[in-house]
Amino acid sequence: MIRTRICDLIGIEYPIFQGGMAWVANGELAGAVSEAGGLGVIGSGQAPAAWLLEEIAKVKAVTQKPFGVNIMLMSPYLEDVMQVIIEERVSVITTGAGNPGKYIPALKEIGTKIIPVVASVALAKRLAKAGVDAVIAEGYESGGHVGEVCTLPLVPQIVDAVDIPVLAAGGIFDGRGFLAALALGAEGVQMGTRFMCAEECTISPKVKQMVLKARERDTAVTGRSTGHPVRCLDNKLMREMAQAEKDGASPDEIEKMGTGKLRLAMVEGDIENGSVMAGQVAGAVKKIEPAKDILLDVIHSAIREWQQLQRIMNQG
Ligand code: TUI
Repeated sequence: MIRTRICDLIGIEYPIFQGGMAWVANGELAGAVSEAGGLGVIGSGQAPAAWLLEEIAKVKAVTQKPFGVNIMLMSPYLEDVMQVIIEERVSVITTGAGNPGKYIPALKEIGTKIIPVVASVALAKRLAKAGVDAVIAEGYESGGHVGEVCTLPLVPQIVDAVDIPVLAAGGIFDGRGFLAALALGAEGVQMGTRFMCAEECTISPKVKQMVLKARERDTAVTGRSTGHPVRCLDNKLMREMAQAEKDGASPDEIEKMGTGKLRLAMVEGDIENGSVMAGQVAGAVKKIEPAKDILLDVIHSAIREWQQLQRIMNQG
């Protein structure tokens, strides 16, 4: 049994969130993760509110357990999406790519738990003061939009800076990472990349195969000049963007090269010209399996590793 404040706060069995990945985490995936005892999270990305409403219905068709919605704070549909979240009384909101401060009062009023993804101690402290329920400390190893600090130094510094529960994200794919996160003071983890290869994940099979074939050095970060650096699997688009940045292209030009490319990869399956956002753990993901098996593998391997650690710690 593994139980933390996160389990009690949300009413879930395992303190494991599935990352709310845009164009990846739809109702099918989120429903499967929640039904299996974790927290499934729909990634609303830059999708319109009507899409979100359909995905929420898909989750509710397969589970009565709590689920979350991730809001991407740069979305043009943010206000409408927020309205759907409020009307549907979604249990948990995670946020990314910005500061959700101004939405906190309305969400608190309806009892929605607010758990922002942060990449710095400063934002974690500000949001804790503003009344969020927990934070997800996401390190540079993760896929998609990244901060500058790696998970190992980021998590304990945020744990020491706030009193609310902290989850760790970035670089976690099995029981060893889960246990390491707990050792750093986290009370749960969020995993994205491994869930891309869940059976219930409906992204293009070509993307899944690319993740399965990836090695640990196959991701790269581009887009620093735009202020929104993203980690993706290396491909033609990544090489072109890196070259354009080297050649001094303007932030606007770089931003344009990435527009629409996440959908192109994840939905259309164009893994050369699309943006295949994935974390450094892509190299460790070796099979396609049900979401439930992913959750159980993390928990069971954490328990095995814990017994092994206890033997080591008790020696001498
Ligand atoms: O948000 C993510 N990961 C994402 S969002 C996304 S969609 C996108 N596509 C192209 C460009 C940008 C986004 C794909 N992956 N993770 C959470 C996260 N949030 N990582 C970093 C941040 C972050 C960064 C700066 C949060 C806040 C922030 O500054 C806000 C402030 O006011 O300090």
